[in-house]
Amino acid sequence: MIRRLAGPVVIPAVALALVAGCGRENDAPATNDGVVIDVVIEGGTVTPSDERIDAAVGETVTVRIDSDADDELHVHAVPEHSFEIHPGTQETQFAVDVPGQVAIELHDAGKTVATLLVRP
Ligand SMILES: [Cu+2]
Repeated sequence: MIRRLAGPVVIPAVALALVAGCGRENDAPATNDGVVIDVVIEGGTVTPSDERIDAAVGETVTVRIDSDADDELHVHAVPEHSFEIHPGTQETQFAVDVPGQVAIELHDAGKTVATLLVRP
């Protein structure tokens, strides 16, 4: 009997962290451009998935979406933000007023795209 432990889930997360760590973004303070998240929805697959992204209170977060389906983007922030997605490219912006962890979800796909770690 083969038991699947957490291992196979952890490895891609580590690989993602390494990729994200390649640039200098980690050292740089937030710029005026804010945070930009590029999301692709294709054939039911969502990229990125469960990514951790740093942001600051009041910072503009831009989500650019390239989708082949309808969906609904839902940001579990204060204030809450939702955005209707249609096939094609589109973008939406929001800012978060309360520090903490903020999930960015696709309700139709049932996926968490990213979690924002919002600093005060
Ligand atoms: Cu939601």
